Amino acid sequence: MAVTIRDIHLKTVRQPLRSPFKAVLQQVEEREIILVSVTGDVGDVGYGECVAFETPWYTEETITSCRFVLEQVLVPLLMNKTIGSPQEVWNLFAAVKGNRMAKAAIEMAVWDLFAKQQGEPLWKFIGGSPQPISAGIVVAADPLKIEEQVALAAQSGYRRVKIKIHPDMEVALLKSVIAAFPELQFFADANGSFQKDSFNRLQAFDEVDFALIEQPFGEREWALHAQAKKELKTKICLDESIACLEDVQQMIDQQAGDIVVLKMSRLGGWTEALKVVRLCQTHSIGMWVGGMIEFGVSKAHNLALASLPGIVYPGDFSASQHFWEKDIIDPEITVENGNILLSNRPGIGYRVV
Ligand code: OSB
Ligand code: MG
Repeated sequence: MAVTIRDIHLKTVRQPLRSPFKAVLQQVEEREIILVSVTGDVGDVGYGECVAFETPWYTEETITSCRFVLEQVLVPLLMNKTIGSPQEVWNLFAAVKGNRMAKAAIEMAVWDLFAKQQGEPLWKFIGGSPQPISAGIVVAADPLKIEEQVALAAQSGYRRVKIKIHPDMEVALLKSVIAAFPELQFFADANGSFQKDSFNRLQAFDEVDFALIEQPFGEREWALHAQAKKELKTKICLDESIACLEDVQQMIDQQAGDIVVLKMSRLGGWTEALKVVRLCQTHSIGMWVGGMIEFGVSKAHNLALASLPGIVYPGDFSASQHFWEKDIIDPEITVENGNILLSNRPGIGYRVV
C-alpha cells in the first residue's frame, strides 16, 4: 500500500488544566499542544499531537521550537511525497537533527493514516493485542495533599499511583500513605532531582516500598543510576535518560536501570519507539508507557503502544476528565475498574473534535 500525502495541517490547542500539576522542575497550569493532521490521497486523515512544553524543562524542545521545525522543515519534507510504509517518514527526516518531539507529532499522524487506509485499529496494525490497558494516575501535589489525592484516585478505580518525589520530601509521610492503601501499586518519579551528594537521601526512599523509582538522577548520569541499581532494592526506571534507541543500549550495557519508560514523543515517534520495545523485549527489560499531560490524540497513540507484548507495568493512563474539562477526542477516555478499553475502530479509534 502506498499513500501520497496531500495535505498537512497544524492547529494549536490551548486549555487550562483542571488543577495545577506540581513537579519539582515546573508547575503546569495551562497546556498548549499542536494537533497535526495529515491527509492522504484517498481522503483519510491521520492525527498526531505535539506534546512539547512551553519552556524546555522536560526536554530541550519547546512548543514554539516544534511549531517552527514542523512548519519550516518537516511539513515541506513530507508534503506530496508518496510513501510505502510509515517507517519511511523517519528516513525522509534523516537530514534533520534532533527535534524528536516535532518529528514524532507528524510521524504519528502518518501511522494513524496508514492504519486507517488499511481499515485496522492502530493497536492491531502495530501487532498488539486487544487487551484492556491498565490505567495509572500521577499525584503531583503539595505533600499535605498527597494522601487526599491518592484516596480520590483509589475511589475512581485506579490501582496504580505515581507520586512525584524530590530529596527534601518527608519519607515518613510517604510510608504512611502507602501503608494506608495496600491495594494500590505505587511508583515514585524524581525527575532527576537527586544528585551525587544526595545519594543517601535516595537510600531513605528505598525504604518506602515503591514498586520502582523513576529517574532519580540527571539524564546523563549513567554511573549514578548504575550505583542506584546495585545498592537499592527498589527497581530503577529511566525516563528522561532514554532519548533514543542507543540510550536503551547504554542503560543495558552499564546496568544503569531495570525498566524503561516509553514515550513516543521523546523518542521521535512510532518507528523509534517500536525499535526500543524490540530491544527491551530481547533483553527482558521491563517497560511501561509514560504520559505527558497530553490530550486524547497522543493518549490514543500511547494506548495502542501499550497493547504490545512485554509492556507489563501500568502506564500514565488517566481518564480524559483527570486533566481536562473537555478532551479533543470523542468519545473521551474513561477508566472502568482500573482499565481503559482499546477502541476497535480504524487508526487511533477516536474522532477528533
Ligand atoms: O516525568 O513522567 C514525567 C508529565 C509531563 C512531563 C514529564 C512527566 C510527566 C508525568 C506524567 O509525570 C503525567 C501524565 O499522566 O500525563
Ligand atoms: Mg518521568
